Amino acid sequence: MRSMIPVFCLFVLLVNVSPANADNHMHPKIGDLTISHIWSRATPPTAKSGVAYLHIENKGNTDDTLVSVSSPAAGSTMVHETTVEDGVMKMSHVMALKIPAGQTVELKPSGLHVMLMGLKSPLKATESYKLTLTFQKAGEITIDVPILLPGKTLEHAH
Ligand SMILES: [Cu+2]
Repeated sequence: MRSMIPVFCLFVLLVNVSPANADNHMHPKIGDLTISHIWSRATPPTAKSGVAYLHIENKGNTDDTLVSVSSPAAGSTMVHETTVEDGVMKMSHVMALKIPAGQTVELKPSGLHVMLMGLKSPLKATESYKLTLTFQKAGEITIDVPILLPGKTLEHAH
């Protein structure tokens, strides 16, 4: 048995460094837009709201606009922006989020985010839920949002 151990360890090491494993999240596309860095934070059992983050890259020559977001996981869903005014953190509703041609708009902690209000059930780590994004030009796309443990952020390995 003793001689088996090093072989097993080497196998685990190879699995951990495989490129497929380092970049196993999805990059859904619609029209000129590519969605990436999709994740959500797990919530405590009593939480009534949650957040989702993602990047939207516009590879086209014309601007697009994210006009609405919705999810069966929540009563209402909208894009928010966190700003700090006079040392006070505020969240404001972004009615229409411009996705300029040739640029990437990042929804990430401490900035733009998708706010899920009236959660139907807590967001549990390792599970996922559906989120539908509607763009003025590109149309509608439904993506899977994976839920990460509280305190974890998405590690990206590109
Ligand atoms: Cu918010």
